[in-house]
Order: sequence, then structure tokens, then C-alpha cells
Amino acid sequence: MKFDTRHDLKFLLISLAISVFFFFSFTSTPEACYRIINVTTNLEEATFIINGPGSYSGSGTSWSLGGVPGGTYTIVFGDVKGYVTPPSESQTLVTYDNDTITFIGEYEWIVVKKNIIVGAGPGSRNLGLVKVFSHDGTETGVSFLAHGYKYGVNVASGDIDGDGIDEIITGVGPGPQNPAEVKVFDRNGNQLTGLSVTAYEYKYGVNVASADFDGDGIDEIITGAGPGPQNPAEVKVFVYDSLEQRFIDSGVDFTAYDTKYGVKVTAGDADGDGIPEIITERGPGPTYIRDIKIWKVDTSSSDIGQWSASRIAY
Ligand SMILES: [Ca+2]
Ligand SMILES: [Ca+2]
Ligand SMILES: [Ca+2]
Repeated sequence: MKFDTRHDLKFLLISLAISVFFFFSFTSTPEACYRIINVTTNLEEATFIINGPGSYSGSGTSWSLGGVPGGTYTIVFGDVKGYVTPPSESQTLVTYDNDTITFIGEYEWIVVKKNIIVGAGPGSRNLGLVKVFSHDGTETGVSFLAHGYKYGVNVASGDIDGDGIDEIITGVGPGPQNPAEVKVFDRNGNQLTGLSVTAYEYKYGVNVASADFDGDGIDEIITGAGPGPQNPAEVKVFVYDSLEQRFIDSGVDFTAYDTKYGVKVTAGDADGDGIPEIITERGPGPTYIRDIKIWKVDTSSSDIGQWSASRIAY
């Protein structure tokens, strides 16, 4: 048989080509591809869940996971108070090659320029009229009668449902026959029904304030008895119960002074620990000296009806 070098060389090249083809076919199988999901956000507090061929969760400003299967993934960002949540988004990692997808979550800060809420003063003919002005003093057009009683209205603001937007809290003004009725309105003056509280049995209206004592992002309502000549200086705190969608007694119920004429209330972080305290002042008795006291609220009981308050030095 004649030796044919060209034929053998051709055969060798074809064999080599087939081997190379099978080699690359093998190495190009989907299992060997490396795919990466990146997530970048502009907030450390950001959280997200990614669902697709695999399910993952993460947080922070920079997150990455490699070696994930190909396919379409959808990211859903978690809410962060005070920010607009980025929209959910889907992206696809190819199945036949190395690939990287990057989700970008831009949380947009909700610019809060606080409005000014005013309530009519305690004149005997004054209706319980509330008006809302914008931060620069111009009228917003929000104006409403909070209660059907004269002697004006006491106002406070607080976020009682934790959505980052304050509601308007009103207490009846100090008329001798006025009940100690508290109401809650949205920022447009629509009453949130079911949230009314009658804080005391005695008359002369009720003073109101608000603060978040347990740090859950939902403000509590603080009440002080109205300035009736026989009213004790009784302070209470009411907590919004999101399950029952109403205010319930927190258990905080104390007499701030041994004098009558009720008690004025506000709240603030008096000792700088990041948790508000209740601040009280005597009611307007004819001979009373000014006497401001600060009260720390103990919210450690998981039973909300068991909260308590005790005076702290300042
Ligand atoms: Ca709110
Ligand atoms: Ca709270
Ligand atoms: Ca404090």
C-alpha cells in the first residue's frame, strides 16, 4: 500500500477539529458558566429580595453573589421610612455563557418641610377650628372644625400609623362643659374614624402631645387633664393598636402634681438618650409657681397595657 502523507495529515486535522469541537462543546455547557448578580443602592438601610431560578435576600449599598443559575430574576426592594422605595425590576442572566446583571436601587428622600398646625385659642366663643399653614406661613387651604365645642382646640402632630407622614391630633378646648375628647385627622383634615379617645371623665377639655416612646416608628398620644378647678394633674399615654386599629391605654397614668387645674404636656428627649420623655407643667391655678417635671416612660413590658412612667431629675 502506498503511503499517502497528505491523506494522513488531512485525517489528523479532521480528527483534531472534531476533538476541538467536542472540547469546546463540553466546556460551553451551561453548568460551567459563571454568572453574577450585583445589587447597588444608595442606602445602608436598604433591603431587597431577589426571586428567579434561585431566591436570595440582601441589604446595604453593595451586594454581590456569584455562581447563580441563569434565567430571569426580579428584585423587590424593602421600604425604608422617609424614602420612596425603588420600583421592582426584572433582568435576565443568559444560560449559555458567563454573565453579570446589576440591579440599582435609588431610594429617594421624601423632602419634609413641616407644615404649621394651629388651633383656635380658648376664647369662650371660639369654635374648634384647625388651620394648616405651609412652612413659609402661607395657607395650605386645609381648615376644619375638629370638635363641636367652643373654647378653641388644642393641637399636636404625630405619625400614628408609621407611614412617615404626620397626622393631626386634636384635643377639645377648656370649656367648663367640654369633654376630654381626642381626635385624629389626616394632613388634609379628614377625620380618621375609630381613633377617638375620651381620655378622662372630667370636663374642661384635654391637652395633647405626641411622641414615640417604644421606638417602633409609630407615635403615641400623651394627654393631660384640662384646666378645671377640680381637675387633678393626671397624665396618660395612649398607644395605637394596629391590629384593632384604635388607641388603647398604655398603662401610663400618673398624677404629675398634687395641685388641681389639670396639667400641660409635651414631649422631648430631655436626657439625650434618643428616647423622648414626657414633660409636664402645672395647670393655670391662680397661685401656682411654674414647676416643670420630666418623666421617663418604661416600655419594657411586652404587654402594652403595662407601661409605666417615673420622674427623673434634670
Ligand atoms: Ca401617618
Ligand atoms: Ca410607638
Ligand atoms: Ca430621653
